[in-house]
Amino acid sequence: AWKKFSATEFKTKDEFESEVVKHIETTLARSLFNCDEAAAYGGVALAFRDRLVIEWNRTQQRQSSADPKRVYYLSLEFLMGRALDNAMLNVGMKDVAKEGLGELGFRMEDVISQERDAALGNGGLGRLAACFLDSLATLNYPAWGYALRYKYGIFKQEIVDGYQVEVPDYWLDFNPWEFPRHDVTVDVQFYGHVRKYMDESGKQISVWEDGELVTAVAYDAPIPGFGTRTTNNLRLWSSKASHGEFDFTKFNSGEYEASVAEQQRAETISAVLYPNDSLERGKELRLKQQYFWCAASLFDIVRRFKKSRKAWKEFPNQVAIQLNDTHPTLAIPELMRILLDQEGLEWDEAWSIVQKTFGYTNHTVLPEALEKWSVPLVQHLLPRHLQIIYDINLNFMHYVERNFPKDREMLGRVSIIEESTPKMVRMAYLAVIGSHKVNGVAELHSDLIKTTIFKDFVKIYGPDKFTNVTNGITPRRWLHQANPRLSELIASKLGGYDFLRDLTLLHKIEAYVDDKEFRKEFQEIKYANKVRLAKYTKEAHGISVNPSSLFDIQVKRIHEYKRQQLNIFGVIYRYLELKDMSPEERKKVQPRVSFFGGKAAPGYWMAKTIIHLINQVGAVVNNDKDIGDLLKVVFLEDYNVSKAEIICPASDISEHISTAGTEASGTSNMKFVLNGGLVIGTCDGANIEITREIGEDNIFLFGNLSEDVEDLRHAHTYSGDFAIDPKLERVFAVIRAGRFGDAAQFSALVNSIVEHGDYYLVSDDFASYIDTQKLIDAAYKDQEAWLTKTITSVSRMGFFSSDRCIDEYAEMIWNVEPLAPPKQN
Ligand code: 26W
Repeated sequence: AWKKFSATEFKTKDEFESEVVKHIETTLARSLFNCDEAAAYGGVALAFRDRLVIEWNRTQQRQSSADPKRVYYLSLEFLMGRALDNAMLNVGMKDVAKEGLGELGFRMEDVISQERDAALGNGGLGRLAACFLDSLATLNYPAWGYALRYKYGIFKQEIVDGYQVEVPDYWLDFNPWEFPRHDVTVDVQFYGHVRKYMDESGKQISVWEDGELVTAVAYDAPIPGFGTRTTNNLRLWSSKASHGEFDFTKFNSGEYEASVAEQQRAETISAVLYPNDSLERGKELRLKQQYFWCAASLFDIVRRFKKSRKAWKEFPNQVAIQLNDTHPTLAIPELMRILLDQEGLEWDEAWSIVQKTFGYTNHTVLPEALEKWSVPLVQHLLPRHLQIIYDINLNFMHYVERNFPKDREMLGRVSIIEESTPKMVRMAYLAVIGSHKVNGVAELHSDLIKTTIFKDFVKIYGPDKFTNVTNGITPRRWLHQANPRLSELIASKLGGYDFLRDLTLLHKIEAYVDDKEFRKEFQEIKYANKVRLAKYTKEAHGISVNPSSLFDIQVKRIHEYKRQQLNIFGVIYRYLELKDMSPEERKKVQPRVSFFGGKAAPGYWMAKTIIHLINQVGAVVNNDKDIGDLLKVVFLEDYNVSKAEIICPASDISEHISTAGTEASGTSNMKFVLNGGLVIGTCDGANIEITREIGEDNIFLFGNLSEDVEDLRHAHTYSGDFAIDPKLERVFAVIRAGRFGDAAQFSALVNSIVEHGDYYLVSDDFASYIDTQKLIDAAYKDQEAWLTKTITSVSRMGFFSSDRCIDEYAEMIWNVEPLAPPKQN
C-alpha cells in the first residue's frame, strides 16, 4: 500500500528544513551553496505547497462524495496578493518555519517579500473576491472561484518625473501556487451563425455552427482556510488555439505562419487584465474574455452536476452561481443555451432553473461603469446568445406589459435592449432579470440601487428581490498577517486567537481601554507600524518622514469620485497657511505626512493629472526649508495588496472622502480602522455603518449628504451664482500662478470645478473638509483621548469581517451549508 503522504507533512523545524532543502536541491535544482533569498522562497513555498495539496485533495474528495450544494463565485478579478504568508498562517506552521529558516540563515520577512503579488484585479471588487475565498474556505463552504489566468495582471506603476508610467506585470515566471490541468479543457466557440430547423416532433432546433474554437485550459490554485483543513479551489482559465481539423489543414498545407498567428490570436484572450475600474469601453476583446470565461466555467459546473445523475430540476439545489458585478452576465444566456440547445429542455423549465441559480452583486451606480454591449457586436461574436437574449427580453416585456398596462413608458425604460444607434444590450438589466437576488454592498448603496438604476425593477419584482450584504474583509490577512503584533496583543487578552474566526469577539478588548499596560502596548505597536512605513518610504522614495507626525493616508484607485483632488487641494491650503505663519506660530502646528497611493486607468487623463499634481506638490513642499517636518507629501508608487499590508497598519487618519452616494462601500476604510487608525470620511458607502458601529465620536465625518447631491449639481448648472469656495479659490490662484509647475498642466483639473459644473462637489465640500482636518489636528494633540478612540474603534469592528458577509450570502442568497472536515485524519 502507498505510504500515506506523511513524508510532506512536516511537524518540526527539522522536518521543515529537510523539506525545504529537498525542494531547493531537487525541484529547483539549485545548490545550497549559492542559495539566495529567491531560492529560499522557492523552497519554502514548495514545502508549504505540499502540505496544502494534501488537504486540497482531501477536501475535493470529500466534496465529491458528499456532493453538497456548491457555491461558484464568478469574478473576472481576484486580487490575491501574496500566497506564502497566508498559507503559513492558515496552516498554522509559520513559527516552525521561521525557526527553521533562521537555522538555514534567512529572515522570514526577506523570504516572504520575494514573492510577487498575484495582481489579477483592479481594486475593491477584485480584493473583495479574494477576501471572500478566504472566508468561504475558513467557514468550510464547498466553493469554487472561477476567473481568467491573465498572463499580465494589473500593470505596475512607475512614477517618472511625477507622471504615471505603466509597465507590464508579467507575473508567471515562477508561480508555485498554480497547477496546470492539461486534461481539463473546454472548447469555446465564437462567431459563426445559427441554423434553425424543425425536428420530427415539430420542435424548433437551433444549431450554432461554423464558428471558431478556442480552447480553455484549467489552472488550479489551492485556497486554504484558516484553522480548518478545508482547502478550496480557484480555477483560472488560460486560452490556447484549439487543435481542431482546421488548424491541421493549415499546418499540413504549409501555412505554418498562419497557424502560429492563430495560436497567438487565441492566446490573446487571456493575455491581459483590463485596467479600467470604472469605465466601460465596449472593446471586442473584453467581450471575448467574458464569454470565454463564462462558457468554460459553466461547462465545468454542468459537467460536475451531471456526474451526480440528478434531474435537471435539481440543478439549483446543487449549484449557486454568484455574478461579481455584470462582467459574468453572459453566463445567464449561456446556461439557457446549454439547457435548451444541448439538453433539450423547454424554455420555461430552463428559465426557472436559470433564475434560481444566479445571484447578482452590483458594485457601482456610476453610469459610465454600467456595461452595455452593442447589438451588432454581440450578433457577430455570439449569434445564438443574442437570440436567447431577445427571447428573454420578449418574455420579460410581455410580463411587464401585462402587469403595468398603464405605464407604456416603462417598457422602453426596462427593456434589456436600449433603442439607441447602435442598439445596446444593457447587461445590468439582464443580470437582474436572470437572477433571484440582487444585492448591493453597503446599506446606503443597496438603498440607492433601489431608488435609481433599478427603480422600475423594484416595482416589477417587488422589493424582496433586492437585498443588502455589507462588505467585509478577512481579519486573517488584514489583521493577523498585516499586523502580527496587534493580533498577538489582542490574543493575549482574549486568551487565544478565536477572534480571528469570530471577529465579534473583539468587543471584549473594550474592557482594556483604560488598562495602562494595554494602552501602552497598543500605542507602541502603532508607532512601530509607522516606523515600518517610514522606513519603506525612505527606501523606496528617498523621503524622510518623522514617525511622530500624524500619518494621513489615502490609498485607492485614483478617480474623480474618490476625490484625491479634494485631499491634495487641502494639502496645498495647509501649505499656504504654514507659509503665512510666523516661526512662533509654526511651533504650535501638528506635523503631518500626507500619503497618497493608487493607480490611474491608463486612459483616464484627469486621474493622471491628479497624480501629477500630488507629485508636484510633494516636490515643492518636501524641499521647502520653512516647512521642514511640519508637512510632507508622499506618493507611494505602485500601490498593491502587499504594500497595503504595510500601509494599513500605519495610519493615524485615513481618507475615504468620495462624493456622497458614489462609493458603493469601500473596504480599505475597514482595514484602516481595524488596525487602529481613525477615519476622515463622507457619509458614503460603508463609512455610515462603520460610524454606527464604532460611534460618531470616533470618526470625522464631513460634507454634503447623498440626498442633497442632485440639487447641488443642479444649482451649479442653473443657479447662475455658483461661486467657488474662497479657500479653494486661493488654492487655484497659486496653481494658476505656476507654483507647482506649468499651470497649463492642471487647467483641465481646475476647470472641471470652476467651469464644468464641479460634478463631484469639491467646492461644496471644501470648507467642511478643511474644518474637519483642523478638528483632527486638535484631537491628535490629546494623545490619550486619541488612543481611547482608536482602541474603542478596533473593539467595535467585529461586524466587518468577510466571514459575517459570507454567512449572509450563504443564508439569504445561496442557501448552502458548510461541509465541515472530519476532526482527525
Ligand atoms: C467595466 C469596467 C468596470 C470594471 C470594474 C467597472 C466597474 C468595476 C468595479 C465594479 C469597480 C469596483 O471595484 N468597485 C468597488 O467594489 C468594491 C467592492 O464591493 C466597493 O467596496 C467599492 O466601493 C467599489 O467602488
